[in-house]
This record gives sequence, C-alpha cells and structure tokens, in this order.
Amino acid sequence: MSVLPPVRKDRIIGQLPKCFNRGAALNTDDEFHNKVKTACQQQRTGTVGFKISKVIVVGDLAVGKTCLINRFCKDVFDKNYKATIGVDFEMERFEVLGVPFSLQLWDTAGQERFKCIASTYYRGAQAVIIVFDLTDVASLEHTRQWLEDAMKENDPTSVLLFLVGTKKDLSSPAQYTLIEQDAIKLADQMKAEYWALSALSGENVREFFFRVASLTFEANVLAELEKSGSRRIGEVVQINSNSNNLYATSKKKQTNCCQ
Ligand SMILES: Nc1nc2c(ncn2[C@@H]2O[C@H](COP(=O)(O)OP(=O)(O)O)[C@@H](O)[C@H]2O)c(=O)[nH]1
Ligand SMILES: [Mg+2]
Repeated sequence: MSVLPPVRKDRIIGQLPKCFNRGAALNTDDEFHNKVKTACQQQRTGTVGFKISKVIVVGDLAVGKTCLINRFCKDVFDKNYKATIGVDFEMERFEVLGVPFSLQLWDTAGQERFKCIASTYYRGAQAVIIVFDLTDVASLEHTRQWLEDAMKENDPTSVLLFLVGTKKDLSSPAQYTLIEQDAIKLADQMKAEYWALSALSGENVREFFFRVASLTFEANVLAELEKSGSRRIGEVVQINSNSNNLYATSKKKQTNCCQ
C-alpha cells in the first residue's frame, strides 16, 4: 500500500458544518450525534481503524462534476499519490472528531453515455451527489433519472443524497431564484440535501464537501456502533452496549440529542 500523506490542517472537522438550506437538509442539528462524539472520544485512546466511504458523483454530461471534484481536491494530493490511486476516483482525507476518515470520490466520467457500465461504479456508495447545472433546467429534470439509476445498485435506506446545483456564478439572481425553488422541492421529495455552488469561484465548495464528509462519517460511525461485530470499533460497541448508563451520563450534559 502506498504511503498516505498526512491529513491537511484544513481538512480537520471538529464541529458539524451547517446545512445550506434548512428547507432541504438531511438534518438541521447543530452538533454531531452524542453517540458519535462519545465513540470518537473513546477511539482516540486506542488504535483507530481506517474509515473510508465511497461517494459517487452523477449527473448530465457537462454539468460540472469533474470541475467540482477538481476544485475541492486540487493541491490536496501530490502527483505521486494521484498516480498510485489511479484516475477513476479521488481520495480525500479528513479528520473528523479526531478520527481519520477518507472519502473516495467517484467521478462517473464518460459513463453518461454508457450507463450499463456505470452500475459497477455505483455499487456500495454511502453518499450520492447528484449534480445539475443551475443555468440548465433540463439538467435538473434529469436528476430523477440519475437518482433512480444510482439507487438500483444501492440500499436507499442507508445512502445519503445530495442535490447540487453548479455554475452559480453564471446564473442571474432571477434565474437562480426560479430554479432554486424547483430544486428545493425536488430535494425534499428525494430526501436529499440541497446545495448551490460554483466550481469556478469556489463558492460553497469547501463547505459542501465538509458537510458530505461529516454526515457520511456520522452515518458510518452510527452504523458501526449498531453492529456487534468483532472489528476494532467493536470496543466502542462494548462501551455502548451499556447504553443505559451511557445515556444516563450524557443526558446530564446535553438534552437536545438529534431526532
Ligand atoms: N462558469 C462555470 N463553468 C463551469 C463550472 N463548473 C464547470 N464549468 C464548465 O462546464 C463545463 C463542463 O464541466 P465538467 O466538469 O467537465 O462537466 P462534467 O461532464 O459534468 O464532468 C466545462 O467547460 C467547465 O469549464 C462553474 O462552476 N462555473
Ligand atoms: Mg467529467
């Protein structure tokens, strides 16, 4: 295995980042789930497993998927690291609540015209980013189909969805307001979180990926806590298996637990 570079200082997440629009958000919590915070604190003292989540980026040709990924990942990896990983996905490394965490960002480059091949790329995704162009209504309409295709290969109950409008720099305020109304409605129906951004100016790009990383990490840890397997994080499960006591303690500190 290739030697990974250290996590960059500006990829360290200590607080749950805010959603873009409270009307179309996966959650509106101010903080990470208490269970997750506790688990991460416990993990810090032991050996930490290598946590990684697969994220796929889908949408019409030329909506800006590759530019979006490149905008965020550029300068993060040195050339050697990129060469080792290959060209199908970018690996982005974070540290969330003190725990190393990586996102594998799969760019479905070229698959727009070869949808049958794409199923192998879609499989096993923890998050799906459906991209549309804020200046192209048709690309928003097509997102339903993209969602359907991506979900054929995944468990809809465990995948986090993001509906992302790109090229914000190109849209006039009037045009933007109009398409955003439709996008928010659609995001709500899809149970997706809505974001609008620009890969060109960089507006909201970092905020968006931090949100993706944080929510994916949170879901990942919660899922692991629910398992009673013998993996490393199982140590945390054992602590939590005494959950009555754990809650009794945490309740004193915090009452507004998520959900
Ligand atoms: N103005 C502007 N152009 C963009 C933006 N993102 C992508 N583009 C342009 O849109 C075109 C398609 O982008 P690309 O990322 O290759 O689309 P993909 O096919 O979805 O991967 C390119 O000409 C980009 O320069 C953006 O945020 N603003
Ligand atoms: Mg592309």
